[in-house]
Amino acid sequence: MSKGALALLIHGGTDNWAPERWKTRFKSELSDRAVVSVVEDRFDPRTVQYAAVWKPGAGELAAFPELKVIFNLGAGVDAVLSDPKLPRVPLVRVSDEDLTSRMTEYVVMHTLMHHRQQSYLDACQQRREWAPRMQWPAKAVRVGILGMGVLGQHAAHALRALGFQVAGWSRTAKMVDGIDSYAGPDGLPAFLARTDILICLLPLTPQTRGLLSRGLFAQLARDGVLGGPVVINAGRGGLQVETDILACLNDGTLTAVTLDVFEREPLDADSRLWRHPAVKISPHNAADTDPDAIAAYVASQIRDFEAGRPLRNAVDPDRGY
Ligand code: NDP
Ligand code: OXD
Repeated sequence: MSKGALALLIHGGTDNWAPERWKTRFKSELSDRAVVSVVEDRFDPRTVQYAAVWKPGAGELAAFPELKVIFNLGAGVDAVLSDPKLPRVPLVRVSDEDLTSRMTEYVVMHTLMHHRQQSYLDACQQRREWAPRMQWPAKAVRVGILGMGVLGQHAAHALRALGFQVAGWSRTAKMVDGIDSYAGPDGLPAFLARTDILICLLPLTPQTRGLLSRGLFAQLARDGVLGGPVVINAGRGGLQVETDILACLNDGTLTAVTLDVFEREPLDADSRLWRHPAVKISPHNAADTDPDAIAAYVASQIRDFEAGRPLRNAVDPDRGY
């Protein structure tokens, strides 16, 4: 009997999401079965038992009556869970070393950039101006990480190793050596009050949507050595209220922000965020998903599943992550 096919629901968009590249990788990892792409191939939907998806269309997955597992090709599953016709089968997300290390690179780079006053130094260079400012050590700066899951904890360790005072906030309390833990809505005010650089690595759920707003920014520490709070969001754009970010930068509630994710992606060409001098922008590539690493990860999960072993990194649909 032939093995269940894997359907790729990838619609392209950027280089990294070119459907052909993913198909080639999956075919070499899963040579024992059919690998089909919804944008390139004609096939019988009843043969499909597995789907590998990135931002599938609403109702798209409901077309496969024999579907057994959905593999989301990224860590965040908000786009999949928003489908009202989502089949009731296990949903697995990406959690692997490659993606995690990339996110830590991004977080460390932007934390250091704000801490080391790199925007100020760039401006000095433009003016050919030799004007060093007081540079505090990392240990004088309090970093707070919203979301102490796989990505948050990895970044926390790297920042701690650089000397920053690191704390994390999550739904449930954590015991992580050298990192202060705050949990739940009751723990949020004290966490914010001790934070100079706020890093958001939360999933987008009904509970977290719009969290990064004026009410939260106003609670960040104002007595730190950086002269005012900094926010870095690489979680999801739906976590942030962009009009509040701009207004808070303009009235001094925030000093600077780094944004990798946006309420609407790609970010509109006429968004004021592009040209604001205190905003650093990256195009949702803080932690790219590498087809080589992820195809191998999905193939090994399919083999485990067919051998009766449990799926790893399955999402809890009720929790939303
Ligand atoms: P995890 O599921 O491992 O961690 C999520 C963390 O968020 C957990 O610590 C969880 O708490 C916490 N959390 C969830 N809901 C709440 C809440 N209501 N209140 C407080 N804490 C909450 O996810 P990852 O670390 O792997 O990824 C996090 C997110 O990063 C992804 O969902 C995705 O949106 C984003 N991402 C962005 C990328 C990019 O390139 N910009 C790349 C990859 C991911 P608890 O531990 O108690 O459950
Ligand atoms: C992810 C992402 O969730 O790329 O992996 O944002």
